[in-house]
Amino acid sequence: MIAILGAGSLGRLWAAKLPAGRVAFVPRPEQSAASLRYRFRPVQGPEIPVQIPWLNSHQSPSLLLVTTKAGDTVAALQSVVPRLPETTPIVLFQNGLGSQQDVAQSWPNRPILAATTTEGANRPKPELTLHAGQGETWIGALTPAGETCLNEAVSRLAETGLCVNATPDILDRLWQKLVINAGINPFTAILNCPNGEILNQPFYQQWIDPLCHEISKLLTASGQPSRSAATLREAIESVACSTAANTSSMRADRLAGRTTEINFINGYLARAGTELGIDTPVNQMLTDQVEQLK
Ligand code: KPL
Repeated sequence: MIAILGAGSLGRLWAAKLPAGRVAFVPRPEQSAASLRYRFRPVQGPEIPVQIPWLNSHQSPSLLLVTTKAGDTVAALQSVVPRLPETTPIVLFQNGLGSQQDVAQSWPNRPILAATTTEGANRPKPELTLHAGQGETWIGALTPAGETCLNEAVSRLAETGLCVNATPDILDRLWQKLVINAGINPFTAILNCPNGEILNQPFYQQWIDPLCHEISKLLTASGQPSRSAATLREAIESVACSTAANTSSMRADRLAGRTTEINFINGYLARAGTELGIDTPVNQMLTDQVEQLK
């Protein structure tokens, strides 16, 4: 049985794609219904009804996928991990950086893995989950025990038919995604516009180069492969163009009145700067501005 903690868009996408009867959601304390029902619209083909049971206290999952928001992850896991067998691999799907390291440090002897995905999923209505675009998922180990489970975890998730790969360096992949999110998400939230529209906005044009310079220095100082500010800007703008009509996850959080993940994106970069002795005024300014949004 594969358990999923976090029944948002991404959790519902994996639940709908995994073999029926072998997946369950971890119940929240207030949970009462026997199962979670929703409609699922794949990238191609007709919409289907999905019914996923809640994990019961006698079931011992062989894999746990964690699809909570970055800021909720450690607290959500604190009530779940003590009930899991020591050997159950835990795969973290959070955006940004910081929450993954917090989990690995909290349970260093457990098999902890992290994933980064470009699968697109959203919920235009609470009872409907859309698989909006096909992407790819990379998984890698964060703890020594995670190394031994990596290939098995990848095989289990590949049963969905989605493109799932193992990587020996998940941190590199997480940083690559962080760069994109740091250069798109706060601008879309502050300017309240789809991803592609940031490119023509004076606020974006004023700050993107100084932001990329900060990130370029942070990458090198963190031991990541060096990338020039110009290369980073190109990568950010290529994704902003290819996802031009999308509402970013940060803008969606803001519009729905949810806490954003800014502290795990530009906020993480600003904290890394403090630790590494690198000035990060643009990351800090973007973090402050997003935190002030209502
Ligand atoms: O990952 C994303 C997000 O919205 O969090 C991007 C790449 C910006 C796509 O919308």
